[in-house]
Amino acid sequence: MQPGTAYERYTVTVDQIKSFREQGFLKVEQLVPPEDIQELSDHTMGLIYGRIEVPGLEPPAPGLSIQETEKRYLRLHMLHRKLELHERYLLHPRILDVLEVLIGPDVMAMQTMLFIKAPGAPGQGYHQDSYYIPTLPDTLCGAWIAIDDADEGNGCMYMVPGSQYEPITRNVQKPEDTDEHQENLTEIIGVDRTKEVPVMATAGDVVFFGGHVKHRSIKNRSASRLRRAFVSHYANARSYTEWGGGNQNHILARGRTHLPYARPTFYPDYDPERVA
Ligand SMILES: O=C(O)CCC(=O)C(=O)O
Repeated sequence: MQPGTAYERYTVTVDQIKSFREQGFLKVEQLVPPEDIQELSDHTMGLIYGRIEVPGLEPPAPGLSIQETEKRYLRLHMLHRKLELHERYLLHPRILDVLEVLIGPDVMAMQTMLFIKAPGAPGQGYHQDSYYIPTLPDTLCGAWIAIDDADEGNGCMYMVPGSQYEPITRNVQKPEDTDEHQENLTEIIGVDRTKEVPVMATAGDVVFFGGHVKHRSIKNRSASRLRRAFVSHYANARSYTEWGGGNQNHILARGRTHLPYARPTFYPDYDPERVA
């Protein structure tokens, strides 16, 4: 995607809105075009192999095997503040078209995470994203772009439909099964796994999920398939947050707000009210 690329505006259907409200999540198939996924994929490999330099990210040591190199970083956080490309995908117009309807019309872009789940890498235990990123009113929504096809073999996400109507639980612990889930993140105790569904995705699909939805991901048990995803978090731009230093640190991606906001680092002329 070249900066300023015009995209066909995505129209969310009434059925999609209903499904998002009922289930708490919505997969929009092929929302991000193949050439963009290719760009994200190439860029991710550039990061992993040290061809793209980012302060704070070590290039692989000489002689490291492919497996070891690709397993070095499971999750890279907030690189949109350092990398033009990550900021550009945080502000991807087709994703904002959907968010405008689901949580907007005013949309604040808050967080990015790049997941590089290599064979053997763990998933994340059950959690609700609003536990970590509180907003008032609570309008948090994740947008999970599949860079690779994700299935039960290489560690897709699982979600509990309808759990967005449950409160944020403080009933959490360190994961018991550290083989399946990342050790250093807490997980919710006692989620009824008979109610979960796998959320499989094809590269280019985007999964939108509300901040209360109970979800997890599992270990990549495949022999050689990466499971990469670019995940961003957004809220309605009229929600107040202290997370990440407050609203003034988060980008107004669409619409207007009476609250403070940041402008994009790499696109200072970005106009949140201009919709292609
Ligand atoms: O992609 C994954 O493995 C986990 C993603 C996730 O849980 C999240 O973004 O909140």
